[in-house]
Amino acid sequence: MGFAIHRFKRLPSTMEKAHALARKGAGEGTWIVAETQTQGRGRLGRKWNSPLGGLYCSLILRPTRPQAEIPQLALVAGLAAAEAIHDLTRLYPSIRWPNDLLINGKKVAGILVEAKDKAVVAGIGINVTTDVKKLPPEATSLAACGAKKTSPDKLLAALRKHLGHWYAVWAEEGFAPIRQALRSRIGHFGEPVTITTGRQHLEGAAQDLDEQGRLVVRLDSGIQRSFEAGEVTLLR
Ligand code: BT5
Repeated sequence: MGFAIHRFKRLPSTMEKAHALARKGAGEGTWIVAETQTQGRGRLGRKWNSPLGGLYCSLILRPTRPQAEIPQLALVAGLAAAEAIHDLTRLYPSIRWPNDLLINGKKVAGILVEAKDKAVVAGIGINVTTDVKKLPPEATSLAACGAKKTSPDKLLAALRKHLGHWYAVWAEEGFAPIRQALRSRIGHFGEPVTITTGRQHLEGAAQDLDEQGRLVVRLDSGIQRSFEAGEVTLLR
């Protein structure tokens, strides 16, 4: 996956650069990588701390699958990132649906998928050798978890391999094989969640991933329903 890699010492955000290149016609598989970001971002306007030692990258995709399936790409990228980390470090991150990777309960990586002007950009941030003092308290890095020999560059190479594989599987076969590979990595089944839909707040317990990648929740009322990422907050 990906023949073109655009590398930068510092960018505001690899997401912005990827969208700009996509607008100019950059092809599927183009990677944008920065050593640091000054305005790294998470979901919903949140900030992504991006000091030296992390991998900050965005991949331009031009999927032809139906629009409704695009959010699944966060899970495709999360699975690939978890496997890349495992390959290089033997650490085994769990996935906190829909877009966090955790080791020992702390966040080591995050995924951000944005669709604009017919291109989709998948952004991946991984704390590799990052000094944990420069991260939020609920975060960790691979080095802090014992993986001293790895580097952002090695992670990028492994990520390109795994994401290339799983993206091709998803493009051809859809979500079913991804779901199969992901389920054992999701560490929070059974845990409490709140759901916000419009003005309603509901509570329940996370149960499973459905065929579309939505979270299946058993509501406290006993009913089981699937919810999209924007609706659910995990409480732990
Ligand atoms: C995410 O958002 O987890 C998606 C992060 C995506 C970052 C990549 S880096 C390359 C590309 N370029 C960008 O500008 N972004 C993408 P979210 O679920 O909203 O989590 C954000 C929250 O994670 C923050 O509010 C903090 O609590 C926490 N956080 C911030 N920086 C962190 C870090 N480096 N490691 C772990 N947690 C962090």
